[in-house]
Amino acid sequence: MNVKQQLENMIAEAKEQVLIVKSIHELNEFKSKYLGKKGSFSEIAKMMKDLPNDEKPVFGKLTNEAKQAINEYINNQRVIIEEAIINEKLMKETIDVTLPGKEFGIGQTHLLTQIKEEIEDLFIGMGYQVMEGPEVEIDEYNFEKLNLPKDHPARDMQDTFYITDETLLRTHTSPVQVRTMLDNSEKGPIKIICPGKVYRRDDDDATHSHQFMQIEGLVVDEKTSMADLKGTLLEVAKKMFGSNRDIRLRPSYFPFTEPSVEVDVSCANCNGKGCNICKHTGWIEILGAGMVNDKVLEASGYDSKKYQGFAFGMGVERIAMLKYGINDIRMFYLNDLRFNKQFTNE
Ligand code: FA5
Repeated sequence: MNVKQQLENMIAEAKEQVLIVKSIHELNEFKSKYLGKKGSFSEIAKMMKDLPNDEKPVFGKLTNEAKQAINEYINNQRVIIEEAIINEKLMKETIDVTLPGKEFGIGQTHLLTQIKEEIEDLFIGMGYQVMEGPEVEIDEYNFEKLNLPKDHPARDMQDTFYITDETLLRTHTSPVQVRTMLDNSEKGPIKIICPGKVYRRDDDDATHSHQFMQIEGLVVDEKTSMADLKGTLLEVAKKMFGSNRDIRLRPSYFPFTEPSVEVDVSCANCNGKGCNICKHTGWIEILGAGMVNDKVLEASGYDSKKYQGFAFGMGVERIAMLKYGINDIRMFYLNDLRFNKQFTNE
């Protein structure tokens, strides 16, 4: 068989065989079988040296044409294989749009956050700024600068989680008052509320939690009075418990305010007539408040002859409990969806 015929046979064989190849890996092997270093063409090339010189160019031309032809078959088959791979992948990835989707539960704001935001909105509307402070606080800001020195008996009113002698988990949001007054370099007017978590070593029961939420309010200005305090708190009571509500102030004691008051709201359940909820008094206690003690103003660099202030602090859980008739404070912290879902804010 002459070389030309040999090459023609090889081309015909390759043309037929390449169609059987079904993967890229096999195709690469196929390629090296013909065109690789030890492939069929290397055998044919060896024949070149025995040919007479005048036949060599013709031989070379034929060989190159054969290589080109085989290469083309391989490339065509490569395209066919790659297309088949993509088609198979697409088939597998087909989405059945008629299948039912996965159900994702829709979350909602926790009741305590809702109440907090409602109160924040009310105060922002009255020109207050919302301030925050750290939950790990220093003794100086939580107690001392609020007129509660280390040996003060009123410290017992707030049983404390101490971290070191000087650091503690804040027992109320009042240290944010101190921080704001200290930070106010001009010692000018202040109008803030401070919402946040607080901690006390109280035994957990239906009305006490070792962690709860407070919202503190502080106004410092040249002319502030108990009348301003009362007007402000009446707005809070109406917003939280309905526009028919009234409030009353009773004398009380806090070291950081003088005079100090407890604030009661008229019972929404019986409209002040007396029922089980208000223990037949017609009133329910909602917060503590008072005029900022001169010593507290002075401890944070304010001139108490020029400035007065009022402050108040409320427990958010207790307000939520009254508003929605919840009889156990622990419900707020159990993450029981049957409870949480009852209070949608939509
Ligand atoms: C204070 O914490 C004062 N800092 C409030 C204040 C601020 C008074 C500014 C005057 C001026 P008291 O200890 O009463 O006060 O707590 C305030 C509110 O926190 C209470 O009325 C109550 O609603 C809530 N509270 C207190 N202890 C607990 C507790 N263990 N669990 C849930 N709520 C509590």
